[in-house]
Amino acid sequence: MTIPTAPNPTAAGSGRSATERFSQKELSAGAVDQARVSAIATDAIHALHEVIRRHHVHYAEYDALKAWLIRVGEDGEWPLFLDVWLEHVVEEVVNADRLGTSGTIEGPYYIPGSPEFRSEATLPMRDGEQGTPFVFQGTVTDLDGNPLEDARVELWHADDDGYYSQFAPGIPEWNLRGTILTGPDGRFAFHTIKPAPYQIPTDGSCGALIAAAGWHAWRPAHLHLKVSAPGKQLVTTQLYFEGGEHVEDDVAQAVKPQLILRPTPATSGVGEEVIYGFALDPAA
Ligand code: MBD
Ligand code: FE
Repeated sequence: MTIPTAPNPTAAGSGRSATERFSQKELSAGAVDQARVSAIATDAIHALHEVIRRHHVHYAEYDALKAWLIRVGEDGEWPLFLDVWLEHVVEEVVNADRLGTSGTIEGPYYIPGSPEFRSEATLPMRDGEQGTPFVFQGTVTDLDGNPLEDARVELWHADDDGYYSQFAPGIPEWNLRGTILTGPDGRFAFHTIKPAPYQIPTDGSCGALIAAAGWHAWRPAHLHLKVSAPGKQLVTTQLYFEGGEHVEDDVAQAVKPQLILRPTPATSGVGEEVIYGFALDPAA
């Protein structure tokens, strides 16, 4: 068997980088309770038994599964696989009672500690960064609409080719990543470019699954955000663009109607702009 050459080595590298990143991440605190491990693992295994019976899975398929699972580990795409196909349900469960701005999945490409600015900033970007110039501005308030000072708005997004800095090679470290601290009026304004839709790398194990099943590999163009303020609950979310490709059929099922932006031509005459309000729930 010949191993196909990667049509896009940049893409495959991103999955692997996400695994390296994740192994350095400080994991969410909290003891893992033995009774819950037993209950959850038992139910997960039983759910798979049920699938095997329902579909009369035979040995060729069982071996294909084993080979594929081994490959996901080898090519470092577990973070990608989990965040694309499972994370949205974890988010749904965890954020069920939130009253303010809705959350959605974090995905594999967040990096803490991006450059900090106050009130208004241009995201770090290359000379001649490709893409439609875009002003993303708004306010951070509490649930009653009172502006929050010193709220942190962390923004990260893909470039016009769909690549993230620190995951795809050849992009400056903090490209299209930044944090704004709001002033007393709770306002922030980011000057950036509109990101492109994101395609799951076609040359890794997740791409192989998508191709074997005849699915599509696309997420709609999106902005990633973490918004927080003293005494408030942090929200991890994403914003999408009305009418954009795959807003209706995100492979990661992470779009919610209240997270869709409707940008208008910018008053400056160049590019587009939009205003969005974040409302934060009180800390638990
Ligand atoms: C992404 O950019 C992303 O946001 C998710 C959730 C999965 C893969 C790539
Ligand atoms: Fe993303």
